[in-house]
Amino acid sequence: MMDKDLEDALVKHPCYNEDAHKKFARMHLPVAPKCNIQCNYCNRKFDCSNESRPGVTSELLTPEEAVDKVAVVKEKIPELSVVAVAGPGDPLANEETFETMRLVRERFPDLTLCVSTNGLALPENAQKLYDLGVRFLTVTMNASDPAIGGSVYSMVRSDGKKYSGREGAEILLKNQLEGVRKCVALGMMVKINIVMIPGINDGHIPELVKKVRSLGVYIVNILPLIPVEGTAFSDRRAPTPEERMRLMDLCSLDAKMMRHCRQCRADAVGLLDDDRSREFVRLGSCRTGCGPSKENSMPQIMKIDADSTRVAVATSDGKNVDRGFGNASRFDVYSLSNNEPKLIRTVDVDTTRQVVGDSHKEHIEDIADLLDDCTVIVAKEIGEMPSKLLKERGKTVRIFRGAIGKELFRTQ
Ligand code: CLF
Ligand code: SF4
Repeated sequence: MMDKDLEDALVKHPCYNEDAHKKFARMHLPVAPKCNIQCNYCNRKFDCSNESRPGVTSELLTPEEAVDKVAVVKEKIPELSVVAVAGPGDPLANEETFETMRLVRERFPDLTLCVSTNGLALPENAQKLYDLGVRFLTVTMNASDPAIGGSVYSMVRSDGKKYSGREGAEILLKNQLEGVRKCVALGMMVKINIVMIPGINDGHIPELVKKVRSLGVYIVNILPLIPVEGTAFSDRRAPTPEERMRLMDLCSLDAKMMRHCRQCRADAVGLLDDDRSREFVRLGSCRTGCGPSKENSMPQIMKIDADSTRVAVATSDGKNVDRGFGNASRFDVYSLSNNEPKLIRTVDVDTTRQVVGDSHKEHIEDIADLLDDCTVIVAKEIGEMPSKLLKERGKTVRIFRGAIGKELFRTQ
């Protein structure tokens, strides 16, 4: 039996309840840049406020900035009922997700918390999410058969190692199923998102739906593949609306289907049919330079973060830039607003594995992924390959030795 609070929250959740989607708004807080897997349809590097799809955001926020943004949005959109973390990476691969949920819960206990994840880190985080007050959880699962999953995911990172193909999919699918079971047992409302990829998993989806339904999930959402440039699936076709409709009709015999999904951005704000994210994006935060106009930007947040740049420094002690990029075990990330540096997080790098040949390149890519939200990287030294890779990702690379202080930040 569902408790009264959960029942009330369900009435006002625009995704779980079709009747609510024209009356109640949701808001995504883009606080989670890192991801622990690579789906063959995902490219988070194309970031444009004119593009609307999961994984896309025009800004990244710290938990404190995110909760301030909730305050502004709540005042302007009184229909706001749900606050979620849905990327741009995987929420559970980012500590910031938990801190954000905690802060939102503390300041706005009337808002419903929602999280959308790939499920890899769900088994160890299910209880933590529940304790933070998260009752609505989406897991994107594209297969229950590892042979099919192996064609959807090119990389799964587990215990500091990367796995590919069937091996990676086996780890991911096992954790997804175990995580879903745990969340259902805790009394959470679980939704499964499935990306329909013609020729890869479309024939398998009815079996997958039966499987997740048997675990007690509340609702299933079948989304069409969006072929995105720069991904392994860029040349694949999206399913036609008729194909997707037929599949949903077939699966509706086994599970409740969501039919009003809008494939939201990671910084979506508003009613599902009226995305207002551009009104609330900080001025100048769009990395592609086509961001919101001055008139449309959110004044409060803009004031705090005008010209905000994120700078990652390779350091051993938090006081000096004293490590090379490739062998640093720690990077401190500063947000720089009007030349005022603020330490926002420390990134630990696993330096225990072999760093020769291909694994060296992988190691460098891993560090670059961890620093994906930073625009400037500072290290004592850097090799040719890492320097080229960072520049290709649009980063400014700077060699600097000495104290992390005025001199370093003045020249950013
Ligand atoms: Fe966001 Fe997802 Fe929560 Fe909704 S979206 S985390 S459950 S509050 Fe909704 Fe957007 Fe579809 Fe997601 S329409 S993409 S299903
Ligand atoms: Fe992209 Fe999400 Fe897949 Fe990570 S889990 S690769 S963010 S779609």
